[in-house]
Amino acid sequence: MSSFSLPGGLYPILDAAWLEGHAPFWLQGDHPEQLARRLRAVGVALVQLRCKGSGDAQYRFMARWMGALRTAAPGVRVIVNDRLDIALDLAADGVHVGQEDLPVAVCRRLLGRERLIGLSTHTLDEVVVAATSGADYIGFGPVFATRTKADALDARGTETLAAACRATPLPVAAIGGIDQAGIGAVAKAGAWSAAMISGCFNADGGDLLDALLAAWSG
Ligand code: 3NM
Repeated sequence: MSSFSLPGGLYPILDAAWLEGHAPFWLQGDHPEQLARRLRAVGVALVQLRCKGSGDAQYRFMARWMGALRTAAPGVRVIVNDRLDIALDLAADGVHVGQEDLPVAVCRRLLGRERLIGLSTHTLDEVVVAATSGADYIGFGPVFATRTKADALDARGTETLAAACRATPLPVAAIGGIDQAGIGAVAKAGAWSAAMISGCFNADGGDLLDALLAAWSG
């Protein structure tokens, strides 16, 4: 396990399909660099890149955003969803895997001690097992109903989130349907961070980072 000491708070997930469908301008021209600068300016410590397309599309999306973040947001750590091979090739700061992806131990062997590994969990049993997996943090969700992930499970609610936080020594990134209205309850439940795809942006694709931060710190 790496010596994990990242500030919590907002954990934006830049998801290719969501951006394409709701805010395609963020994918064009210099916009990735602009968003990267914004993320850094508001103090975001960790960003995840997520793309469920073909390997080629995944690589292009992640390489573009990695470049933008490294250039315009130095110091912000970049985590790659699922694809350990792409994480290694792009020298990402870590990888986030699900219960059905590569085992954390294999990711650790290939990534080394210093890079971060996140593991998704959905039940309290998975939360307990994850504590000895070697992961640096866990995701727990969906906390609220989400339309972003096609195969998302039923909402767990903030009480179960609080139980998950009590059940593990690991930092918990809450995920699923978190927005301005729900993020304060997520913080109160003891989550280390709020991982969000759609909640980071308004209907026009503009960012809601200031409002989210204010609601997170209550
Ligand atoms: N994982 P939004 S829920 C990627 O429960 C993902 O593990 C989930 O998108 C889980 O913030 C989810 O738009 C979707 O709800 C998060």
